[in-house]
Amino acid sequence: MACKRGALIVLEGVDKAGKTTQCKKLVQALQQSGRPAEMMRFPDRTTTIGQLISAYLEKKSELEDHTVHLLFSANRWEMVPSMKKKLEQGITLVVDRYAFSGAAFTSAKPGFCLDWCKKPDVGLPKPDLVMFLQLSPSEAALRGQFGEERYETSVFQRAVQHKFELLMKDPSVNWQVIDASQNIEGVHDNIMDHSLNAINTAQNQLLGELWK
Ligand code: Z5A
Repeated sequence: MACKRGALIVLEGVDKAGKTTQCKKLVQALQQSGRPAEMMRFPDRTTTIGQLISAYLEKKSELEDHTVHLLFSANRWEMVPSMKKKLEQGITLVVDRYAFSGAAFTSAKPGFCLDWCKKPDVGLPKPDLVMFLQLSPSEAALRGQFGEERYETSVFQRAVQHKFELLMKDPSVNWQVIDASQNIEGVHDNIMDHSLNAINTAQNQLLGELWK
């Protein structure tokens, strides 16, 4: 019998919502329960394209806004063959940011609309579950100062949050909003419940195409 496919699970959210912390905990918990799982993150700064993005985020280089948007998307597309292969092998992928960050961050810049920003990512593997870690700006501030990277200002992050809210109105995507203000274990328990449901459902479904 062919092996059942893994689920594509994405964590999104504003800065310091705990995405990386929760992705790591989820992968560890899935593996400990005997379910093959791996973590990925976007941008993936290890590739040639990812290094261009990383230099831009670290303000070591300047890139025209449309150009960097397309690079973020290309950085996802270059991973698609290996993502599909792993999913087919039954490995669940837990992904720290995806196309939703791409659309939300660029469309928060002046002169960009959400529709244009979504276009380059149309047809990517569609996540079986997208969890949005919700955290208010005041709660995020308690987790420390913003870093030095581009986009790490409260004004810009508020604009990004608004764009995420628009994206979450799309019923074609399985969005779940997670209260990220709970303690780390509380958030994890919530994420684990949603993930186990998504893994069970994905086993019997074909992998979809995003925004198609
Ligand atoms: N970007 C884009 O423009 N276009 C795209 O297509 C993509 C991304 C994919 C990449 O940043 C930047 O690129 C990002 C979006 C843009 N810009 N911004 N802003 P990144 O991925 O390298 O880094 P990040 O995503 O910005 O990380 P983050 O948001 O700062 O952190 P996080 O992953 O959400 O949180 P964390 O590292 O897990 O936790 C933050 C701190 O809070 C840490 O000290 C934890 O110990 C603490 N924490 C976590 N959970 C809790 C709870 N529950 N209680 C208390 N404290 C907690």
